[in-house]
Amino acid sequence: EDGSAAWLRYAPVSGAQYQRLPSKIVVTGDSLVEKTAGEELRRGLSSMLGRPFTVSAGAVGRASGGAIVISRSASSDGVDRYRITSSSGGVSIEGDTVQAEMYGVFHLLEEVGIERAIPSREVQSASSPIRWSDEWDNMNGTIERGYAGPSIFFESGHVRADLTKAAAYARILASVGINGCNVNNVNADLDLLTTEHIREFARLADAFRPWGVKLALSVDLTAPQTVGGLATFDPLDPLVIAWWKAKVDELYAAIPDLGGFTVKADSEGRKGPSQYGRAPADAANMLARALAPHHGVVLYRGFVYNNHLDWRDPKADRARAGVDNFSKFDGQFDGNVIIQIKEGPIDFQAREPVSPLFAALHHTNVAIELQTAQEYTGQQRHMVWLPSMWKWVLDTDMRADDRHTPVKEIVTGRSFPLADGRPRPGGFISVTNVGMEENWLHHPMAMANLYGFGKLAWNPDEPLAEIIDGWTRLTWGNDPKVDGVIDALQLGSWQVYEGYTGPNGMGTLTNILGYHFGPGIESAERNGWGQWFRGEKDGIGMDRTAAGSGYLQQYPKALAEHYESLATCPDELLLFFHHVPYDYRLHSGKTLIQSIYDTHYAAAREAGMYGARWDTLKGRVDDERFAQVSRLFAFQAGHAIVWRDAIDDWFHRISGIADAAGRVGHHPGRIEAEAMTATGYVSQDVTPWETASGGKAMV
Ligand code: BDP
Repeated sequence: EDGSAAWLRYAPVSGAQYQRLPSKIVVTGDSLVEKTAGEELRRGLSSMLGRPFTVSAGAVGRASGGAIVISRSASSDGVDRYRITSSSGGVSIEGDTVQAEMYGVFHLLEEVGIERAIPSREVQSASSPIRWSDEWDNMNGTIERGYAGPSIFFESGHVRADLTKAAAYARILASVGINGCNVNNVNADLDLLTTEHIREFARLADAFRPWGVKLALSVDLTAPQTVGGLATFDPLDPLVIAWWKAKVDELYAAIPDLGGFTVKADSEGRKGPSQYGRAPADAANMLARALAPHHGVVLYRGFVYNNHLDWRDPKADRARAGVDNFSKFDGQFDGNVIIQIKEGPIDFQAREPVSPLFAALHHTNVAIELQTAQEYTGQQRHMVWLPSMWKWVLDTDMRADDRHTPVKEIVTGRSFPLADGRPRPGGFISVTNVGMEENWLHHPMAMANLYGFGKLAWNPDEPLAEIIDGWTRLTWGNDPKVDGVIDALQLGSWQVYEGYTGPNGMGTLTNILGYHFGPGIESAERNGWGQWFRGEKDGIGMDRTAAGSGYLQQYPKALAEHYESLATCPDELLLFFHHVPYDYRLHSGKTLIQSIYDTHYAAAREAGMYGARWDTLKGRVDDERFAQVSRLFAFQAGHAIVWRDAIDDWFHRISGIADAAGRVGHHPGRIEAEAMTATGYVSQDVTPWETASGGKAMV
């Protein structure tokens, strides 16, 4: 097994309970998506149950007995909702939309795959309309923050000739309810919107369409200049407005069901409306008005900040940027604009508090951006199951207007509904960055993140234990021993990673100016990028209280007070909000410094045991994936030690406080390369010293 089937392996299942399932599948609709759904059900059931199933077209009434009938319900409010009912006579899968018919099919297949009973009656509906995957692919075939090979969409400046893998990906997305895929980097190619490329994108949309996955594109606001040859890209200029309108019409002529645009502007060197003294709302609405007649949407990213901050200024704080830049425009965005907000105020660290921007926009549509690509969390060389983190984020009650407003209800549009009481359109985005490697994300455990994303986007209340168990059974089989081991490893993995990288809300403590992979502590400080944690001789942490940057005051009062008071601020976020001395006593009773040492040792030890636990499954899972995971767990065990020692050594040196357990500084069980005889190599000091053990490398 090479992992290419992800969780859609359709491996044979046992169970007499499925004997009575009729072998006849009837599809009553004739749309492409419905036909695809029928064929998927045939394929899946035949493969899992080991007997032939057939698909035919038919009318609803006629086919009720002795068949599995896939049909569309009469009434629809546009919500992706399905109903599965079964009786001795047959099974009915009824969707309120054609996509929902397909989601019902995938649900039934999943129930069989995990050996659960066919529901006698079950109704499910999507939490919100936006459930997208964003891919940061460049047209030259590279992927920004992609860790599993080159692009499945692009090659040498064009859409690939062979889109087999793109179509297979759309199927995987659809199977967990994802209904949109933005295929190109938010740092968009400047020539993206040429007529030649648009023709090519139409082929991509064709590959996605059978699965009900809409194609979306990231656009650069300078396109009227770079592609259109205009002198300006000012969003209020009539020529610019007309250019976008014509371009959007051209796109929809080629791709009638295009989802819309994602926009990164005024951020990390991308140009934006600020160049002309215009607001984000001016740019977003200009695009939205071009898209509206075609029912397209604009996902305008809230990731706007100044990366030339003055680190000497105690008031300078990148975390403030979201609210500072967007809250004043609340209510000014058109109905088909959605502000896409990263889950935390900085950038996908191992742990951050929830972005206060979620609570600051009461009259604006919002979506949450999560990152399945493990940019700061081990880049698919470490196993880190991120839904644990996402659920913690989604469940955080922001106490906006001093009432219950958890993030999940804000992003599904329920906390601040439209004037008529309907939920605002909003939802969930995963930055996924799959690549050409057979198993999509490199680590055989990593697709659990995409699966979990889809499940939480569909229903943010689904319990984590249920999500991971579904993934494990479908991906690795129904052997209870296998499932018990994998579920437990995945469920604990985020806290383990956080523990040997940056606990207590410090941030990932990686080289933020480079690859975001190994330890690189001081590289985060004293530069304009604002990912500081202010590790000094006297103590550590960013003071974001009223006396510091004032960031905390951006939260609704109750939450601000909760974090502002040291008595209530949780240990896991302490250093994000407060600057405290190293001998500060945590709620856990330990001093901060001892807790840092202990957490790194405990977590690295935990990661070091993954391999032994995995070994107990030898022979119970296929050899190919078994070997891949073994290799990666061995790497993770070693890299966790590198992290542990780099960080503990650094804290030891800066604080001057010894480890009560006497470990830090000694590296028990480790042999430094410079202590060996290596012909042809010399040892050399490394800067910054903490990135190499003993501060030395062999070159
Ligand atoms: C950061 C990435 C960078 C992205 C940026 C973004 O390091 O490559 O371009 O986010 O989201 O996490 O725009």
